[in-house]
Amino acid sequence: MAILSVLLPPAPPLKAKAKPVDKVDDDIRRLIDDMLETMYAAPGIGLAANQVGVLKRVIVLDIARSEEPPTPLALINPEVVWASEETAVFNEGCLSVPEHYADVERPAEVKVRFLDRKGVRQEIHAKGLLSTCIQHEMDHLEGVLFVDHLSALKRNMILRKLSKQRKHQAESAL
Ligand code: GNR
Ligand code: NI
Repeated sequence: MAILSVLLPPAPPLKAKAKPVDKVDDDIRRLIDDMLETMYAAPGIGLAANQVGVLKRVIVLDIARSEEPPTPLALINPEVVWASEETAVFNEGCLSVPEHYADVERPAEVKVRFLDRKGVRQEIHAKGLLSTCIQHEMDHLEGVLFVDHLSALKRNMILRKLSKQRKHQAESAL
């Protein structure tokens, strides 16, 4: 297992569309294990392959609270097969946009079809935080960040602050 580095804007994979996985093999399972380790280390509740520079349709998540037993999930080639009319607003964050949060409105519930780590087709009906997180991760596979759901004004404010923070960090590391 290995902890991978999480990309920040303007890294191109964050803007790219990931390609479907054609075979769920040991390489994919290793990627999943590394992504889970990276997510837990961050710590985060989800991670998409684009964020570690791999353009494959793989996401991992675990929304269990720290005091609860872990419930790692890996979704390969996820597809939304149904979304509720009802929407929900959630204050979202992202490991690729560290320390910035904003409200995003999305369908409240989704049914998602995917392949599990054994390559078996599965379906889940997600609500609440799980629904938000799955949709946030699936956006990453399309090259979309949560800030892309905000007004251009809010998005640019966050992205400018982020690049300033990074510049200061880079300077203080000298
Ligand atoms: O760790 C994360 N927390 C989070 C909080 C609210 C909505 C979405 C998320 S996902 C995020 C990890 C991440 O960046 N996944 O891509
Ligand atoms: Ni994210």
